[in-house]
Amino acid sequence: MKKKTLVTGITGQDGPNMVDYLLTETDHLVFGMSRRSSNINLSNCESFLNNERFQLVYGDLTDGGSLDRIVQEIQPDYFVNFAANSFVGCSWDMPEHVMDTNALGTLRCLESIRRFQPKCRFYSAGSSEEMGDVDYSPQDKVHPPKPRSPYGVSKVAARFLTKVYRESYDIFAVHGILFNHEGVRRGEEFVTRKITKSVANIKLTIDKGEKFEPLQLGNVEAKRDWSDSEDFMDGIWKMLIQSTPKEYILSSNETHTVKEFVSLAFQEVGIPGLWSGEGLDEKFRTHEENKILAEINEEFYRPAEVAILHGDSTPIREELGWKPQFSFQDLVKRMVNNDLEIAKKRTFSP
Ligand code: NDP
Ligand code: GDR
Repeated sequence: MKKKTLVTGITGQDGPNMVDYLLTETDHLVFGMSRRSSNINLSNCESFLNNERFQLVYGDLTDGGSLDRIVQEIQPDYFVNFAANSFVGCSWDMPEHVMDTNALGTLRCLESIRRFQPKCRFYSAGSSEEMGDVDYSPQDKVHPPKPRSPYGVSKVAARFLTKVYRESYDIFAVHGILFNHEGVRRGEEFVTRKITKSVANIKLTIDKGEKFEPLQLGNVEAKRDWSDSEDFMDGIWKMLIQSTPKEYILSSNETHTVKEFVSLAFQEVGIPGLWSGEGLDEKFRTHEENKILAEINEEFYRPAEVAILHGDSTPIREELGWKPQFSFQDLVKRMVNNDLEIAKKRTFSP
């Protein structure tokens, strides 16, 4: 009989990337969980919705009964939980919802597994936001949790709940820490996608000889360790199929500022620019005509910021043989070119 894997968060970024990975790399039956919404958006799921080894199921992390039903009916061998309220910026606006979904949601998954399918292997999506106000760089697995947002706190809680269930009930449950990862399925409010979408639109507007609005950003000095989400799927799967439930960090082992991301993205479409000024007056302008391409808008500052994230994923590379395929430069290129294609279709469609 074929193995069964349940993946949550399939309308987001990582969920569909994991479904694609599993349908290609394994012969498993794959169940993708989505929550009910008045206008469900399955645009990230087009590659697999009609695959005969894929089935869509409805459930919600805030509804324990729905998880119990799904686990009882499917009896999964593996459960990959990507569902979350994942936008750090809005976690100050709806902290209770973030804790309910991310922390209690993880608890509900673990409870369903404990009660109905204790041999199921569970992956909880940990975050570099758990490191927060970091003590040192690069951050490794023993870096203490120092979250700076309700989102970060929710993921620390998920981490320790996973540990407690692993140690108390002998469940194969891991909370692997993921540093930032992006890609063509990235949500549009995250800074990388916001930049690449805006760069594509500005490029087409300039080509048409029209006026454009500059890209508005918050803290452009923030440093992040950015990878391609597609690379992480193999690392997460390697954590789930190893012999004992050991937790690892996935990261590129490089760190770059938001400013660097902006410069590279504009360079990719042939619009080189330069940053100048400080604080709220900082601007990114074209080399030749001194036109403002990007500027700072206070509205996008956060109540508390994580200044730098820089991971160390040496252990998973050495012990499980995980190796990323895409560099930081590849990531920016892929995202910009994808958004250019989308913008062109929108501009030129009848
Ligand atoms: P996304 O925000 O792109 O996707 C989140 C998914 O969770 C969406 O499908 C969303 O559905 C679903 N969801 C939200 N609330 C619920 C709920 N109550 N019940 C069921 N489903 C729900 O996140 P990513 O794909 O980027 O991230 C995947 C996981 O990895 C998340 O847990 C995130 O916190 C974590 N992570 C991500 C990192 C990154 O850089 N991408 C880094 C570190 C950790 P809907 O479309 O209905 O809103
Ligand atoms: P992050 O991602 O908070 O790291 O969380 P995000 O892309 O939102 O922010 C990265 C950094 O860019 C700065 N920034 C801006 N961010 C946004 N969104 N919009 C802006 O205009 C802007 N200007 C500057 C932010 O302040 C921040 O420093 C992501 C999510 O995927 C989480 O779910 C995940 O856990 C962590 O990565 C690791």
